[in-house]
Amino acid sequence: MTINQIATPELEDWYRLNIGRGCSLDQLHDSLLQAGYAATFALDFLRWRSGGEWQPKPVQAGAAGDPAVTGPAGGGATTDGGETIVARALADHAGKPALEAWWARCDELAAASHIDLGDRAARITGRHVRNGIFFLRGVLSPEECDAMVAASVARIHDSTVVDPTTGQFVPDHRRTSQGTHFARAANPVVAAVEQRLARLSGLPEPNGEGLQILHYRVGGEYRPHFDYFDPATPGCALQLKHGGQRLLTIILYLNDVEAGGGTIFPELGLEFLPEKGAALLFASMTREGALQPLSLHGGSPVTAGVKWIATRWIRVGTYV
Ligand code: PD2
Ligand code: ZN
Repeated sequence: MTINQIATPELEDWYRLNIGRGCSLDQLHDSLLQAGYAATFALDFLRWRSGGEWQPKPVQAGAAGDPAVTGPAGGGATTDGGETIVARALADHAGKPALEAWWARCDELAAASHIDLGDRAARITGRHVRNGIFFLRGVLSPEECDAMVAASVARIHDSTVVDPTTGQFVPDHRRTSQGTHFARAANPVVAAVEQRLARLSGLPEPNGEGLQILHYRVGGEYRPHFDYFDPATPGCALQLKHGGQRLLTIILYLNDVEAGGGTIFPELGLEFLPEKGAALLFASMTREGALQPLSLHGGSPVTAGVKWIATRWIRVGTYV
């Protein structure tokens, strides 16, 4: 069993849900540890999320009457306490303007070879217009890429595996990735990049989730998945409360990968190779506002060197 120790949006949802239900930080801390998160990660995450200098109590005991933490926290699973999950028609969400804005932008990108991003110009070098997929060079400067990597190095959390002998969670070089995230406008480079991505996508900056940073070593991969929230899963209704469905993904490549590490779309037979400063945009929703099954995508294994990316997921509404 492995746990990817990244403060994912799903983990944030789990935090919000349980704090909203009256659980204490100590309870959440216990729950994270029980789910297998490293103590340092659990502490950092809860301090960051609660915005304070919180310290866990030395002895944890659920007081009578304390609400039980929903879980498990591991893997980002959430429950909504039995609330009925309704997969709403997406186009009737308040996000219809965003849907229209993105697909209008898509038509502009389809007809252009360069795009003015205000402080930079990027070159479109690949596209699959029907599915709203674009690859652009020069979205970030090399200096911006380096600054984002440098600001992440000290903060990435090692993924862990269970040591079959001791049962302890230990770092393992075979684990696929490590990661961290930036709060929105966390520093001047992040703020400038967020503004540029809003201009690139035609979508409001507040619709974007904080940038997620992933680092892969040789063998690291991200198996094919959807970035949209699957209405069939229990956590979906909760996730949709924070700005609705994910409409667009922007992957920023922060380094040149020696070999491997392409982003693949298995249903479309497409692969985009990492290139420092380049961006890959793809839509998780169709023009009509339905979920796009052809957006299935993954990160193929790095075969030499390392790979750094930043991912921006953009919702149909304001991300809260
Ligand atoms: O690293 C990638 O290429 C990759 C692949 C699939 C990243 C993501 N998904 C993601 O961040 O959602
Ligand atoms: Zn993805």
